[in-house]
Amino acid sequence: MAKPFTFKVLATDGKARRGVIDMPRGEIRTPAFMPVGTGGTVKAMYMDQVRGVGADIILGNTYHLMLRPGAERVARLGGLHEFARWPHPILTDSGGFQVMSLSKLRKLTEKGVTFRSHIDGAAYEMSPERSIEIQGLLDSDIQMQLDECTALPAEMKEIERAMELSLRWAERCKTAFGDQPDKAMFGIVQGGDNAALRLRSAQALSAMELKGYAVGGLAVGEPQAVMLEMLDITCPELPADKPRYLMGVGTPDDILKSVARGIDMFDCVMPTRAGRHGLAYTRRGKVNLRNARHADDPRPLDEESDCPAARDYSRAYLHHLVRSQEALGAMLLTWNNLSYYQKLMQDIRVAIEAGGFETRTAEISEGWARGDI
Ligand code: PRF
Repeated sequence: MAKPFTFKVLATDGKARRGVIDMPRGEIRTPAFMPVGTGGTVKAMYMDQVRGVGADIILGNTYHLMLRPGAERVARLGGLHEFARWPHPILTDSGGFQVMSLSKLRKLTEKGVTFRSHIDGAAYEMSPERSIEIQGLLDSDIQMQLDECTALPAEMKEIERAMELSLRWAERCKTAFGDQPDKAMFGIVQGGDNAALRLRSAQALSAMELKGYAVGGLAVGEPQAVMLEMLDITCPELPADKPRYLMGVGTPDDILKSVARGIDMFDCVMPTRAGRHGLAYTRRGKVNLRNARHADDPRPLDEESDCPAARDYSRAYLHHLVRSQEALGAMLLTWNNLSYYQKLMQDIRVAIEAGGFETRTAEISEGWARGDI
């Protein structure tokens, strides 16, 4: 029998946790950052590079893959791992969030969502059961429940309706997922910026005894302080022996502050998208390579990095690539950014193990504040 999905907390430092998820396709060291591989590719990266910077798991999207190339086709071709040549764990988002942000003419009912593809306008239906079926066809290792994420600001009644619907959909997804010891289906806490609704959502999901819990509906337009306050309320309500995933977050600063509140997993398009727009994340904060001040600068982004993109290319060359819209510019900056994010996660894991997470957080933040020199 395949080895079951397990999660172990190896060390804690305050509310911060250092742990490991173990599954047949590999181990995920937590706190973990999952590079976003929406359509079966982490944009501008070879999978070998994604692995090389230290990623244990990547994220895929039900919504994109069901539209193109189609979930049944991916299944016929051996599943997403084989198709994309990534043999390690994959987490897939359920599609609801992407339907609401990308598709046209969407309609949401108790049954599920109907929408038109942003690619060719074709009509689709997705129920909680179909979302889990698609994630199964993709052979996703960690599947997410279908949920409704409310953009903020919003009326409390509206946040409550979406949160309660998401709870009912969590039950249906749990049933549809059934008993698959080697995989996991995570529930998603909703409730917007309302403390009572967050509490209700976290407690109801905890009672369902799922294998992991995501916090959704944050980083959707609210100030960082509100997001952190919601984490302060939500995390203590979730079972301590299950992984906690903050969806779609965030900046390096968001990550440090969320780990301090008990979050174990993150995903965000920021490092990859920023890389395609000429922005580099470094120990000294963000560097905009489009800026003319880099045109004659022979220095690399970070001579101490072990990532070739950061260490071996001059800022002048990177500036030239970005200004000329060369594909290599996006490739090198994405590589640099994912390398930076993964090193940040490793730094966090080591600091928690050593009991020095707060001190290390202060040092890292001070590096950003000192600025690029
Ligand atoms: N739900 C789902 N995916 C998401 C979110 C959510 O609330 C967010 C919110 N930051 C990002 N991705 N299913």
